[in-house]
Amino acid sequence: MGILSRNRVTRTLLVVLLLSGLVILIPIPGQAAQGPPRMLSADVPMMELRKGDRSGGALPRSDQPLPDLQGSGASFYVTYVGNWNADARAAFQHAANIWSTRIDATVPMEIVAHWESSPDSFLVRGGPTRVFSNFDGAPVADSWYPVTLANQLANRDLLPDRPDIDIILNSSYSWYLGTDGNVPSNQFDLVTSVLGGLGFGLGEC
Ligand SMILES: [Ca+2]
Repeated sequence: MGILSRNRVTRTLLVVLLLSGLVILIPIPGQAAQGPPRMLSADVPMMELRKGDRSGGALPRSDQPLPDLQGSGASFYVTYVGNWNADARAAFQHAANIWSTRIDATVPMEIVAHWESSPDSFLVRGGPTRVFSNFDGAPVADSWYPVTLANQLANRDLLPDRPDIDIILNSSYSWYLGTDGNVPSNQFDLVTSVLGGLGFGLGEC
């Protein structure tokens, strides 16, 4: 099942992340009943799609239309780092636009997108820059939420001085930069990989 499985597309970001196991119900040490729990945050490692992953290298295409699960939208602000050409940026924006039509988010999401050459076999790495617990608006106490979701629940940017999503595209590969899905067999689809990287950033596992 690919990361872009239609079954994983839900109406709201909250539902997406809850259904995809984002809310990690891990008790936080030292948070015993001693008054209101204190907001905590932590770094998390990035996730990645690698060459050869069933869900990374060659996502199966479907002739079925996308389900009618339109969200009200989300704003992604992207800072491009590295030698992104115009077509690569357009492909990235196309992927962001697809996510935007599938989720509801009132707090803008800040992304730093790196275009880097690496000998590692990953195609894309991505993830939230931070996770939070016990913030105002958290539905479940003592549980970790990616900042992208926590911001929406708190209705404010919990990381005002930092981006919310980090993404690295491995420029060592031959990328297809079109947005029509007609990917040659000897190339990787940038839109698909960015969709996956953004999914990681939104907390999809
Ligand atoms: Ca931020």
